[in-house]
Amino acid sequence: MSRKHPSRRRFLQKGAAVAGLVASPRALEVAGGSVEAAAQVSSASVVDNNDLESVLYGRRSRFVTTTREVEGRSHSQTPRIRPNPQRPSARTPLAELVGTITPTSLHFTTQHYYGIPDINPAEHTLTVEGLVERPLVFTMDELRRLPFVSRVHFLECVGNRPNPNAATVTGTHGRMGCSEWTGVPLSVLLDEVGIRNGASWVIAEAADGGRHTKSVPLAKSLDDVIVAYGQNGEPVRPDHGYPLRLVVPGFEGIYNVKWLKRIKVVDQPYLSFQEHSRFLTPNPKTQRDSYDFGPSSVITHPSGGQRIEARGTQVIGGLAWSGSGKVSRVEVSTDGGTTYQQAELVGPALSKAHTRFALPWRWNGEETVLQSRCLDERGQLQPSEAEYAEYWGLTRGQLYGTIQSQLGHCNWIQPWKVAADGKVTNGLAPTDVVVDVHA
Ligand SMILES: Nc1nc2c(c(=O)[nH]1)N[C@H]1C(S)=C(S)[C@@H](COP(=O)(O)O)O[C@H]1N2
Ligand SMILES: [Mo]
Repeated sequence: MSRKHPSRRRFLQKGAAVAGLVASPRALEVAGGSVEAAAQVSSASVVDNNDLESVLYGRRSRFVTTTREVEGRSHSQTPRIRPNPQRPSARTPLAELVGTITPTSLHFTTQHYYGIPDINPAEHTLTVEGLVERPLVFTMDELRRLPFVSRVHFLECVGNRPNPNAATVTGTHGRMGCSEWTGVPLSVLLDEVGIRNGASWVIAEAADGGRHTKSVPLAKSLDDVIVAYGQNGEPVRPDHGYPLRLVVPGFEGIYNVKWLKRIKVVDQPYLSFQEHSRFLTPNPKTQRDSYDFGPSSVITHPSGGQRIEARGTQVIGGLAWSGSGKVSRVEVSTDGGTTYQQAELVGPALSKAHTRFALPWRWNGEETVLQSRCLDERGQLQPSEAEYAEYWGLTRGQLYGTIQSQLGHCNWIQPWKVAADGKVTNGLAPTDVVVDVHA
């Protein structure tokens, strides 16, 4: 270990000495929020970790009980984008996760239409047609024989937004996850069919009840879009698009068409459900009017709903990401944004992927506000709420009273307030109305 990163033992001793307390492992674990849940289960019936079922398909410890968080009803004025009531959407429990890959079972999920189709891969095909030389229909077997890539990318719903009325980081940012996606680059398929002159867009259509359809610029389709059959080392699961989904790195989640059935090469965008014409004339000022999400980050521990049990040294940690490329730097403020310190990036900062950051911090028992901001490789810096509002000439009421997808990419800073008793709550000033749509 380098001098910059002292061993765990020295780290705890240092914290204890500074605070005059013994920083117990329990105190640190509570920051992860799992001890109480574990205590509840310990009396549950004993599961046999040696049974055949767990040998065939592994299961987690009965002491680990983290689940996705089911979404409530969406905003009443927008019934047409209300998540399917038969199968609610759900959020990723961000505060309980470590590392950067979201376990697929905990990856947020949403669908706007009639539930999740039950697709037999032996019967599923992908048609690639339109302005092409040779329209082709691919079976799943044929797709698996083509060149493939495996890339780590975040997937974020445009519904993610710092939210003064949300108690936890799952409430503010739980509509995102990060996976290793495996599949055929869309460029390979487009090469197979041969794009004709005049083509400029690709329309992707799903096999679900609502035929979810999205327009993707041809340049993006030839760049890094993946027709994915694998997620985190196994077939994409039914709620994430089995057997095939589009992965459009850095774009809003809604472009990542699940249960992908058809690709049509065309000469104009279709501007289908929830597609915005504002993207067609990008505003050079910022990412708000561009397809790519801008730079973002959020502290996941300590975060809303948690409690810091002991004074002394501990690690502030969280996630940073950008739809425009790699995270270059994350800065953390422990004084409500007056000063910032550079955090350590844990692990490689991959392009358009979640990047974990960490900063050791000594809490002296006083009230304060913690927040992070991300700088991406394009040189874009994550704005504060006030900076974002001022830049776009929006009132605070508009920031929270407008449906997220109509507002733009809501990447402003989410602060967390630490009280003198260690309780952590939302650091944004409360507001009467927050429109919250899982779009
Ligand atoms: N076919 C289809 N694809 C879809 C959707 C849908 O309703 N139907 N929802 C989109 C939205 S809004 C998001 S945020 C992502 C969510 O992907 P996930 O459920 O795998 O997390 O899928 C997108 N792809
Ligand atoms: Mo979404």
